[in-house]
Amino acid sequence: MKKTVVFIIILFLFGQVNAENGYRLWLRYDLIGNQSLLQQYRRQLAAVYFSQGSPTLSVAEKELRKGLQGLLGISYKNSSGADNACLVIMKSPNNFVNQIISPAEAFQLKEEGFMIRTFRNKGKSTILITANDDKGILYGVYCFLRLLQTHQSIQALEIKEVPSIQLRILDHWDNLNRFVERGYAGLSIWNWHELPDYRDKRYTDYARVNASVGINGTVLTNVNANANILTPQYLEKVKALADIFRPYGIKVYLTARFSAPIEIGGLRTADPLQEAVRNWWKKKADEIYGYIPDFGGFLVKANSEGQPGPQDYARTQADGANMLADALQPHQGIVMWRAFVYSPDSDDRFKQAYEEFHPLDGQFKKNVLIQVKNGPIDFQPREPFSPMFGAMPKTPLMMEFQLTQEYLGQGTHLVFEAPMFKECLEADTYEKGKGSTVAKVIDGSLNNFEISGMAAVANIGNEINWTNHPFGQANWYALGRLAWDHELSASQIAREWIRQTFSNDPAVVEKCTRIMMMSHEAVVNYMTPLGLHHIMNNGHHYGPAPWAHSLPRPDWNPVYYHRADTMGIGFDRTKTGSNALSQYAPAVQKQFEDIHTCNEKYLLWFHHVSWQHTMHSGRTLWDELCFKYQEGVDSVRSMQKIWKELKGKVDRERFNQVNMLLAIQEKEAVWWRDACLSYFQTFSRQPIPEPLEKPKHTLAYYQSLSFPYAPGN
Ligand code: GCV
Repeated sequence: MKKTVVFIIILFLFGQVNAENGYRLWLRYDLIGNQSLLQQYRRQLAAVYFSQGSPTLSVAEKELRKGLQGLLGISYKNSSGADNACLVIMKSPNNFVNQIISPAEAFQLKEEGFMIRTFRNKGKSTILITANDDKGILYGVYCFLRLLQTHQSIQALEIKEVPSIQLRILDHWDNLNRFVERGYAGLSIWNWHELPDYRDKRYTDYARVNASVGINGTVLTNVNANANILTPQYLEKVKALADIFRPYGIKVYLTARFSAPIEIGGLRTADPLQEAVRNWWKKKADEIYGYIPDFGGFLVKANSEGQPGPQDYARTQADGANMLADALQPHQGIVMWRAFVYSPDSDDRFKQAYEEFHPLDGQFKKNVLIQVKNGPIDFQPREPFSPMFGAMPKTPLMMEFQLTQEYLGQGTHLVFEAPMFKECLEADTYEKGKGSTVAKVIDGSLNNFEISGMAAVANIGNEINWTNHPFGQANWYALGRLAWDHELSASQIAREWIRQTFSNDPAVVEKCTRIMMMSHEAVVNYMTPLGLHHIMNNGHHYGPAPWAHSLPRPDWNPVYYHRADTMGIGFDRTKTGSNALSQYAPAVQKQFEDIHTCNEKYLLWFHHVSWQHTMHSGRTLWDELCFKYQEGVDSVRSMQKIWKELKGKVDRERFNQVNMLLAIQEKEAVWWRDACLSYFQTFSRQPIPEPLEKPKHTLAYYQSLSFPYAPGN
């Protein structure tokens, strides 16, 4: 009997060890299996000295303990002094630190930066982690743990890191009823009903993982805003979250509903030039700072998709932003004012942000950043960079990426977004001549701005693994890493993430990297190759519907974007069309304006191209389109094959999960290919070339599919 119980307990524990539900994300800290490395690390970290003194330093130490306990099985006691330790964590300036780094070096670390340096102390090799502030120490500790997690040598360290971007932010599109707009990983992690009294452990883990990649801000609420978040009842709840996040260096921001003075303030107007309205916001800001002294500020979507805004009172976007900026300024708060605007009046939605904001350049207060989506339309699988990035030299622009995969296969497709983010960051705006990359615009260096920011719409929900698709976690990770250092390459980020999230086994690292690095081009090809865009189903944006044309506004319908007819396909944005190209610098226009030299990745973004047009491959456009769709499907099949080779090398739970999700992705890639080609074929009137696969169903079948309950709408 006793033996059976022991056996069951062993089985249970064994099961636990092997269970990987993904909750720990990339902070897994499992005991290092490589014995010689483990012994080496243990020797090098035999005595630790962690200089204390603030809540941030104390969470940093807690994390270090947790990490060393898990990775090395070491439970260290703080050494009696820095002199006796092999790992010293201490802020600068300090007599001990001053012997190791010069004042000039310390100065270079600025705020939040850190240094990890190996030096000799009394004849023995010692590691110093130092920074000018507590947050720098926290980031240094996470960086050090990453070295151990990814099995790097810690013998001769010389690491100096300073974040490239100041505000590194997650935007949650979470509603107060816990429904997440475009969320595919369950409900909102903010349980507003139970807050402030119930403080879920998840909130702390959320803060830990964000801090581990340098994310230092979170906008808790949807940009389609609810004024109630600004009432005392909710501010109490926001305060509870802010208190949990603060030691991890994370500031809380809220979305401000422009009409809040009317809805919760009892005023008759929200006109930003009315004294009563301005005073209302000032008082509201004072009140918020009473709860949350380090409140970050507001994110605002105004006069876009039905949201209220200054234009309701014939005022400009600058009038609206500046009113809020004035209210926040005494508290050092900032306004992130979104440029995602479009009205049905323009001949091309592509042009509207520029048309509305370019004339306002230079009119915004110092604490306003304009938050611009990476592309001119809306988070498509591939977009050219938004022309706004080269057109606002007097205004700090911040990046808005989207992690949640609204247009990228939602919660079930494996798409590593870092290559897409890099494509945008590395694009040259030519604002000040060659080399004026988007990255330099948003990090403030091109135009010497003091504030800079990068945000991304979060893909997080209350699913056990946070993001539904285990690889969705990589996109969250990538946002943090790129906002910290936009020079990192996508594959570098992928490798780091895989090592921490799955395994350091070279086969796992190599194969997962291959999968991840091919995944973005794959989704582009099976959804929207050659510059097609916005041809997904209306409303929920799930699945293909290039035929859709029923929504009241033309620019909400796919037919508006692809413009297929018997002559050809694509949106003419050259001089003969909407001339949206003129919003770019001449050098950029030149890259795109000639149908023969335009990079074919973007071709149908800028040209209406004849079906017979000869592509660089020598095929006609129609044939090329067919081949590209097939290439997308083939890539997913390759991803499936590579993943299957990892059986037994990654834990069973996540192996099976990814396997099943890749099967869905393959099925849906085929669906995308077949639905789109069947439809476009009604215009091209040409056969799908051999030896490509042919659709199994009629166009009518694809058009008949309906998904009234697709998630995230
Ligand atoms: C929050 C797209 C999405 C909307 C989103 C909007 C925005 O249109 O479909 O759900 O609304 O972008 O970014 O404001």
